[in-house]
Amino acid sequence: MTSPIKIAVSGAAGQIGYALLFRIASGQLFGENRPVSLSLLEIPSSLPALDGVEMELNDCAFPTLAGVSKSSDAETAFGDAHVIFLAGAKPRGPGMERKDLLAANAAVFSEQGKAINAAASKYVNVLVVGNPANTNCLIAQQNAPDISPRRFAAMTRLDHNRAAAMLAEKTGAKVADVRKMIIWGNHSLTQYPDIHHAEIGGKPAMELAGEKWYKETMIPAVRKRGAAIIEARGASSAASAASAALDHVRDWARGCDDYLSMGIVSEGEYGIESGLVYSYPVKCTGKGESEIVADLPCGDFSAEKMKESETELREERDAVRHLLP
Ligand code: NAX
Repeated sequence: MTSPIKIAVSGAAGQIGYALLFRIASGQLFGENRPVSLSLLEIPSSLPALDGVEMELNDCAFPTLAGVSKSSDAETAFGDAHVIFLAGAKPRGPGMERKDLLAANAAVFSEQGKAINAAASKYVNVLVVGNPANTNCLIAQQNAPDISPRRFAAMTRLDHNRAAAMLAEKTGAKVADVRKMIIWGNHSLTQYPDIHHAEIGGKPAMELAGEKWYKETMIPAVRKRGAAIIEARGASSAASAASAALDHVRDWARGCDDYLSMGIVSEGEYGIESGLVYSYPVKCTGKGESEIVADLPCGDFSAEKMKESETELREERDAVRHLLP
């Protein structure tokens, strides 16, 4: 056994935290031979609930769990962390619009970005899950100038996984046979699930699924899947979100030969404004690095959808400009 990897999780007493922590602690992220220590961040009023989560973690007697610490101070929780999941966020309340949610969470992510800059490992990987994820990620990243921008990502892996699963179901294929799925843009209703490059068992997915189904059924279904789950379950997706977060960080850290979707800081790729956190197709070679898949041909249909999501991200960025250094 080598030295433990320190993994910090904000919002650790929340739904996603509860579905995520036990999987990390059991070795599903870094393998059975790599001990992990968990550093849990919560707001003060949720610390009693977090005590219960810690008790349960201990009761699992995971051989890979080297330790658990808890705090309501971001700098303490993120100190020397190698991986940080930012799932702590204020939920959308009744009648609250996306812009209200943005304002409520912007200050939190600004403060957490500063804490990451001050205290985390300079080689940390930060996954922002809390919504609005892309713009929260932008705020945190810009407040952490000493860390390489692409060590921050917003989670669109749940949308990616949802799209791959829908495609597999439609075509009767195994989900593992679906490759080169892409989610472009914002984790929101403007996201653009793109199957123009996707393959199923080596064959073009568009031919197998049909363009009509793709445009009229699949795109809206992926976009509205979160709402459908809330409608059915009476609560937002938690286990699938935690699973996607785990997939994202595992592939980021350990590499993957398929396309993955990640919201990362644009450097102008595919004509998207530099500096926005935009979901792109990426390849991960391991060690927390990611590289955008270059030069994919994008027709008029795709170009329009990609712009639509970029426009929304610009508007979100403009609404929080005062929090960007
Ligand atoms: P919960 O409300 O169950 O949990 C959130 C937790 O965050 C709470 O325990 C709360 O006390 C804590 N918290 C609030 N402010 C905090 C702060 N400043 N510092 C630390 N902790 C803080 O929500 P949950 O269902 O776990 O969802 C968490 C976030 O993920 C939400 O913003 C949600 O919208 C977002 N999601 C993002 C998804 C994605 O694909 N990117 C999908 C799932 C999910 O909707």
